[in-house]
Amino acid sequence: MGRHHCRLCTRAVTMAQILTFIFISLFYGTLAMPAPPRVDPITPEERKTAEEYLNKYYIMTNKSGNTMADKIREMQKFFGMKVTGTLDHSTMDIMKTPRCGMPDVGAFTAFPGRPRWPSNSLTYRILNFTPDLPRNVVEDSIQKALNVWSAVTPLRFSKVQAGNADILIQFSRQLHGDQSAFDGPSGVLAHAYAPGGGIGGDAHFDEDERWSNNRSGFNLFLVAAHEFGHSLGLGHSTDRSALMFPTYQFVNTNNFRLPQDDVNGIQSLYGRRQQ
Ligand code: TQI
Ligand code: ZN
Repeated sequence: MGRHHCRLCTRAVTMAQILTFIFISLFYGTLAMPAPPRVDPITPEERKTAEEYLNKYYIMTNKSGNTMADKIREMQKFFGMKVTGTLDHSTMDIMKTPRCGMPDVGAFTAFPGRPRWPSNSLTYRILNFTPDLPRNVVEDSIQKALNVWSAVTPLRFSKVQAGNADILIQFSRQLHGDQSAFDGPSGVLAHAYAPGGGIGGDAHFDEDERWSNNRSGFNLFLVAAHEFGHSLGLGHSTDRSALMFPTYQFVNTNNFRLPQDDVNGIQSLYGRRQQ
């Protein structure tokens, strides 16, 4: 009796194990098998749906960016898909997913891993000066450019005259001791490194540009404010009104106001200024 019960018991467990095994195999088998890519063409109805979707959520005001392919690219970028510019089923699937009615406007980015300074007190040092501007104008432009960011965060910048600093600032041309040589007039104007030790945070300005404190040449304050965005951890924004948008545009620099997208970006890394 005891033996029989025991045998039944063993048998029942074995059955359960077999069923579980089959079930798991089926489940993972389905997952492991890649879904075959759909090759059937996008129907005219789907195309119409896509056009309506793109016109509604991808309102683009930029010069190059009003064709359907541009909008598809913009959308694929926004959703982190492979950017092809062609309407395929995976793009269509996202368009059919329920969503918020607000347009997908661009926004700030950080660097991969979101590097940021661990302290709110940072030092900077101007290693050399451009002959394009009086020394005090360079100092002023740099200080104002840093103030743009400290005005909306708990960050504080103090200037040092010697030794090391978190943010080293220099004017150089062509090869200047890092991996990225400058390229003569125009092209690259400056570059800056994401937060970190060593070269991290440093900002280099191409001496082959004509630096100004007005609308001629390149306005040092505006370019420096953009570079310091990088020094503090911001990447480029897709919002064309942002300071971190990747094209230079002169704007009035008296009572300059940091665009909202940049405020959101820097505050996402450092928080707000306590008043
Ligand atoms: N220099 C580029 C820039 O700062 C270098 C760069 C490209 C870069 N991608 C980066 C630096 C990512 C850090 C992180 O954007 S640039 C502008 C702007 C440049 C461009 O010379 O092209 C400004 C420098 F926005 F106007 F196009 C400053 Cl303000
Ligand atoms: Zn930039």
